[in-house]
Amino acid sequence: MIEETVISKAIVQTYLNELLESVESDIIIGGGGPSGLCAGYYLAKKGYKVVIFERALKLGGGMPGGGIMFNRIVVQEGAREILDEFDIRCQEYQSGYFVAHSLEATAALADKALKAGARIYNLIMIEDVMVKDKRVSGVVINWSSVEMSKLHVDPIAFQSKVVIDATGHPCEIARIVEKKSGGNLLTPSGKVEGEKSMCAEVAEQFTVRNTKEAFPNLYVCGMASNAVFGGPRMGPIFGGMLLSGKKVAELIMKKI
Ligand code: 48H
Repeated sequence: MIEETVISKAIVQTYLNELLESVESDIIIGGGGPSGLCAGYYLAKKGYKVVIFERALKLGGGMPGGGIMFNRIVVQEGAREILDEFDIRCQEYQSGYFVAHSLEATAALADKALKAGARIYNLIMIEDVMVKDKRVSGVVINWSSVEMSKLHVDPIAFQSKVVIDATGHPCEIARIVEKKSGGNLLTPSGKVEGEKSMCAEVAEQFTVRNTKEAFPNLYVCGMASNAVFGGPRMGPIFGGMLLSGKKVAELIMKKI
């Protein structure tokens, strides 16, 4: 016999138990796209308590869509070993250019991050940060459906030692901090410099170079790095996103 109420209790209790344990963590990552999932995997694998909030129903951000909805992604030579780490199969299209199925890549990143121990909450968005002693000390979250319905429902706060902005092109967390800190980001202008037009070669290097702290205890990775520090976009090549996720994890491991 299958009891509906047991199913309800199983879902509510296990979800809430995990959510309660996530109120305080080492690292909160905003965004479950390729850079956020990659960072979450490397950090969780080393035993850090990682919490990822993803606004959308599904993980992967811009990755599953590949290039113009052709579900393939390209990764360059320097990031090939990260594909191997995630057991993502690829074929060499031309010397130094590897092609992978975007759905396999997305599924592998999500699977490995979860199995490494990252706690991932979809359908929850970060709408603000907590700042104490001029340092980011956590995030303020709400249901994505509350944002979509424009209901006035107060959010709740989750604390962490560091926060990673992996929200992609809109670099939402950095923008919130910029606005509320009066333009005190660790960028040349103190503000979000803004993403520039496409130049894949420059962009891919820029992403990795600018994967760093953008405000005390707030790191940026992936496309958010380009937007915050003023770099170009690169189109559907994802090596920089993966290398950036790995780099931000390594930087944070040195710090905490
Ligand atoms: C919770 C949020 C919030 C929020 C957004 O866009 P993404 O895939 O980001 P990256 O940096 O990992 O990868 C970028 C890549 O997909 C891409 O767009 C490329 C390579 N573009 C090149 C080009 O030229 O266009 O993922 C970000 C995720 C998404 O899933 C959002 O839903 C989520 O973050 N998100 N989650 N709270 N406030 N804002």
